[in-house]
This record gives sequence, C-alpha cells and structure tokens, in this order.
Amino acid sequence: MDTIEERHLDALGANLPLTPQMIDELETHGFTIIHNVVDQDWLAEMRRTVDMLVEREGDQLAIEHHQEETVTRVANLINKGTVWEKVWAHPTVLAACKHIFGGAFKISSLNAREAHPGGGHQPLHADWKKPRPDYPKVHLVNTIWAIDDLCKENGAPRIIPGTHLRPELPEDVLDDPEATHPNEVYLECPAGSVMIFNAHTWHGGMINHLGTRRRVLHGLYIDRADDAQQDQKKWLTQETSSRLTPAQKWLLEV
Ligand SMILES: O=C(O)CCC(=O)C(=O)O
Repeated sequence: MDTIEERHLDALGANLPLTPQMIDELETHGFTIIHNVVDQDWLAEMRRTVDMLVEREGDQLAIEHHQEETVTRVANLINKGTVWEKVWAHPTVLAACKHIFGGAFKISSLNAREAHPGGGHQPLHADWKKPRPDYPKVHLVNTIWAIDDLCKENGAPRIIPGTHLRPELPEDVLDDPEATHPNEVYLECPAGSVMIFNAHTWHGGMINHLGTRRRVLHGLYIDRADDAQQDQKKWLTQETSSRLTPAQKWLLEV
C-alpha cells in the first residue's frame, strides 16, 4: 500500500491490532465473530432506522441493489442516516479487512436484510461469483451485523469453515448447494455481534422458522481494483458527501 492509503487507514483507526485468536480464526476458518460491538442505544437506533426506511421506501425498497423473495432488503444505507457510519467505517472491521485483503480495498455496499417468517433460505454461495484463476487472492470481505438475536430457529446464517481455502464455487462441486452441509456452523449470537469473513467462504441465509425479528446488516468490502456492488459515486447524496472526512471519501472511493 502506498502512503496515502496508509494515512487514510490510519485516520480511520484501521491500524489497531487484531487479537491472535481473530487472526487464527480468519486464516483457519475464514471468519471470526466479535460480540458486544453494538451497545443497546446504538442497536435501538439501528432497528428504528431500518423499520422507518422499510415503511418509507415501500415498493422502492432495494432498487439500488436487488430484492429477494421472502426477504426484506434495504440497500444504500450509506446514504440513509448517520447511524450507519460507525458500521461501514468500524475500526476493527477495517483492521480485519486490511489483514485479509493484504492490499488496498474499498467499500462495496452496506445493506440490511430480514428473512420473513418461513422465508429466507439461500443456497450455499460465495459472494465472489467468478472463477478464481488468481486464487488465493481475496476479492471480497463481508460482515454480518446482528441487529436482532440470531439463532438456528430464526434463520441464523450458516457458514462452512475453511472453504475460503477452496478455489471452487460451491455450485460447481456440491450436488445440492441448498442441502444441509456436514460441516456447517451457524452464526448464533446475541444482537450486537458481528461476523467478519473472507467472502469466498461458502455461506448462506437460512429459513426463519421461528418467525422472530431477524434483521442483519451486510457490510461488504472489495479489492480496490474491482467494481463495487454499489456504485458509491452514483448514489452519493450531497448530505452524505458534506459530512465525510477525506479518509471516509477514500474508503468509499467517491
Ligand atoms: O443474511 C444472511 O443471513 C446471509 C445472507 C447472504 O449471505 C447473502 O445475502 O448473500
């Protein structure tokens, strides 16, 4: 990384050290889970804001990204409130990104997702859908922020440890990517926890059988040379732009 990137990452607090356990989990399993990242007041504000956006946007929800059957998605959170700034620019997340990418990266998108009662099942997938002739290069890092308590019964996402070390996509090697996988583990955690993962790791949303609220955020980061999922320049509002620091603008590439 050149000095401009180093300076911006330093300003964003991304030079804080990761614990040996986090480093080991990221390298061995492809993911690490941190608890108590979000306190009760912050959680309450996030829940309120997601629900307000869902009501306000109605059938325009997630036009910036895509909708998914049996699921509510809210896209482009970066331009929908100040409460999200501490999410997409969270120092621990950025420190983990710096470690996983090992090179320059930027924000790809920040969206919310909630599986409806009885809905939300996804096949096992990697977020990077292209072949990986450049394996083990990392193109994407994702974070799942639990805004509500997550348990297996309300559709906590599953993830297959170690699959970031496989160059194949699950749909190319599994008989049925929808089926239960023998090694799957679930992100069962209290609200306020965050899973940071190398997004080549196979994972997927599960069915919300219980029917309790199950709001999560997806904060996605991408290699700086790749195209972000959401074109941040295109969607940046004047209001957001006016409050961004130079380092945040660099992170968003706007
Ligand atoms: O929200 C979840 O449970 C995971 C969703 C996911 O992996 C995705 O939308 O790509």
